[in-house]
Amino acid sequence: MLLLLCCLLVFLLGSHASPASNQAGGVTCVVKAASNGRDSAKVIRDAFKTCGKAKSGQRNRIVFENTTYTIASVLDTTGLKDVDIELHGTLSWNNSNLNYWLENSLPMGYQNQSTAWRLGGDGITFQGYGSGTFNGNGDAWYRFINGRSNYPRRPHQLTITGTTNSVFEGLIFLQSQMWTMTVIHSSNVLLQDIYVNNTSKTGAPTVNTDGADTIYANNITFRRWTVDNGDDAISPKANSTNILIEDSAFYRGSGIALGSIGQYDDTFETIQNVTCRNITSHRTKYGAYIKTWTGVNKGYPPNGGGGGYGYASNLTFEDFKLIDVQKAFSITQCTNFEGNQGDCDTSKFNIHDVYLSDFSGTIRGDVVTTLQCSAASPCRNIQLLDVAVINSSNNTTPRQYQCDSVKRTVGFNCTGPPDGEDNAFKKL
Ligand SMILES: *[C@@H]1O[C@H](CO)[C@@H](O)[C@H](O)[C@H]1NC(C)=O
Ligand SMILES: *[C@@H]1O[C@H](CO)[C@@H](O)[C@H](O)[C@H]1NC(C)=O
Ligand SMILES: *[C@@H]1O[C@H](CO)[C@@H](O)[C@H](O)[C@H]1NC(C)=O
Ligand SMILES: *[C@@H]1O[C@H](CO)[C@@H](O)[C@H](O)[C@H]1NC(C)=O
Ligand SMILES: *[C@@H]1O[C@H](CO)[C@@H](O)[C@H](O)[C@H]1NC(C)=O
Ligand SMILES: *[C@@H]1O[C@H](CO)[C@@H](O)[C@H](O)[C@H]1NC(C)=O
Ligand SMILES: *[C@@H]1O[C@H](CO)[C@@H](O)[C@H](O)[C@H]1NC(C)=O
Ligand SMILES: *[C@@H]1O[C@H](CO)[C@@H](O)[C@H](O)[C@H]1NC(C)=O
Ligand SMILES: *[C@@H]1O[C@H](CO)[C@@H](O)[C@H](O)[C@H]1NC(C)=O
Ligand SMILES: *[C@@H]1O[C@H](CO)[C@@H](O)[C@H](O)[C@H]1NC(C)=O
Ligand SMILES: *[C@@H]1O[C@H](CO)[C@@H](O)[C@H](O)[C@H]1NC(C)=O
Ligand SMILES: CC(=O)N[C@H]1CO[C@H](CO)[C@@H](O)[C@@H]1O
Repeated sequence: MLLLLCCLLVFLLGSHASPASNQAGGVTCVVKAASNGRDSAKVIRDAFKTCGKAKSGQRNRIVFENTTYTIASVLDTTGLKDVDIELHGTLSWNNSNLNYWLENSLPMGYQNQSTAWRLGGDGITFQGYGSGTFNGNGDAWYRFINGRSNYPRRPHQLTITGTTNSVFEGLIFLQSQMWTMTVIHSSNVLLQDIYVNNTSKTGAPTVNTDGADTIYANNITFRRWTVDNGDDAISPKANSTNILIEDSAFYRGSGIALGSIGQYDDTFETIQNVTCRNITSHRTKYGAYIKTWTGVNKGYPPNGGGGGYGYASNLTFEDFKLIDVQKAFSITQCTNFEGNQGDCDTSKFNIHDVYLSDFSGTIRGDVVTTLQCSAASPCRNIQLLDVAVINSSNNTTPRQYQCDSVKRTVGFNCTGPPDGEDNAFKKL
């Protein structure tokens, strides 16, 4: 009773994050949007401060109502514990002041990249009910960037960091400012029923609008995703282990991308046990591809690097339906400081035990796959079974399986070398 009275008092005094007790024994904060499209970031921060950490044995709630919340400043809400976040409306980022974001976006922990929102903790659920929306209003960024790669301090939409035993579901992401989300320093995270559409309204190039990336992450599941963008759909990068991507559809970008990896000179990184299955690829560049930096270090991250080592192994890609994609699958070890070419035979990063099966549909040319592996560390044991693709322009069966430095193939024979450098930095 006393607690209730106190809460009522706080409410009457105008706090926008007044906690009320809930059924799970914890407290609930309903976030009241700032009026007239003013910045709601402060009330959001207050709600996470008040309700972000449940007491042991309880669960707290943070409720975004069915309305639009403008966000015009960075959010850093980490260290959460046992909290259910409900998004009934839209979070809409205001980019009228690009300089604010360039000066204040938060480090996301890799490649000198930065973000608009760092969120993390243990036992989080983030529920969007199929309509809760993150609108990054990214056109302002797409126009400003005008195709420049990894523009310094351009903010990612969301960074899920230091997160364990958590679920994100039923969410819509529109026009992310840059990468849509990164799952980093995290494990046991399920992300399902997620729709990402980073199409520009003005036709500006949408580079670096990845759907999701994983870095230093273990046991992450992506289920029932749709991504329509201008870059990698879902991209497990450095130290990504036990990753499952299934029942998903990707449109127009590059497809599923493992890497780029090996960017840090003399540094060990790995990708292990990735499974991608029941995937539909609509006019993407690849069904899936793997890319590593060369063995020659040039420039610094995000756009430069190279010289790293390690391996990617036990990678399974099965049941892919391809609709007018360029190639079913590709490996390139040519990632290079932007604009540079060559050194494709220098990477010390090894790729082995890759299992592809059941690829059907249409591709745009005669080349099913290009495996441009590094002579300094040849790929080994690449299996490709049950490929039934046809050429979308003339209905013939594509015949070419191009290889460089591949040891042991199963289910196919290499037909010749790559017909040119497959450089991951090449524009789509
Ligand atoms: C949100 O409100 C709109 C009308 O403004 C309604 O159509 C929609 O169903 C509501 N969504 C939810 C999740 O309640
Ligand atoms: C962003 O905020 C500015 C004021 O800071 C306002 O003029 C502008 O209309 C807002 N833009 C959007 C898209 O809400
Ligand atoms: C960030 O960039 C600087 C150069 O500006 C470079 O020295 C540093 O290694 C980079 N850090 C990371 C983590 O990539
Ligand atoms: C992997 O994460 C899921 C939650 O997405 C969890 O249920 C499962 O127990 C985890 N597996 C291991 C081996 O920890
Ligand atoms: C993405 O949005 C564009 C523009 O509204 C639309 O044309 C396209 O169909 C959408 N993609 C998907 C997969 O829904
Ligand atoms: C990446 O994984 C390797 C091997 O487990 C480990 O040695 C390295 O410290 C990890 N890197 C980071 C930054 O966690
Ligand atoms: C490999 O990842 C899958 C999820 O795709 C998981 O079920 C399996 O347990 C993992 N294997 C090992 C050895 O961790
Ligand atoms: C494959 O994924 C689609 C969604 O893209 C889903 O509708 C379908 O049920 C999945 N198939 C199986 C066998 O799980
Ligand atoms: C290799 O991948 C398969 C298929 O996803 C999985 O069942 C197995 O556990 C993985 N093994 C290791 C050692 O990760
Ligand atoms: C079909 O198109 C491919 C290129 O897309 C070409 O290499 C091949 O020769 C063509 N075949 C016929 C019979 O026209
Ligand atoms: C690969 O070539 C060998 C030797 O010519 C042949 O025996 C084998 O059947 C071929 N494999 C495939 C999958 O075409
Ligand atoms: C189909 C779809 O979700 N299209 C959306 C793409 O993004 C623009 C810009 O945010 C939205 O207006 C569309 O509704």
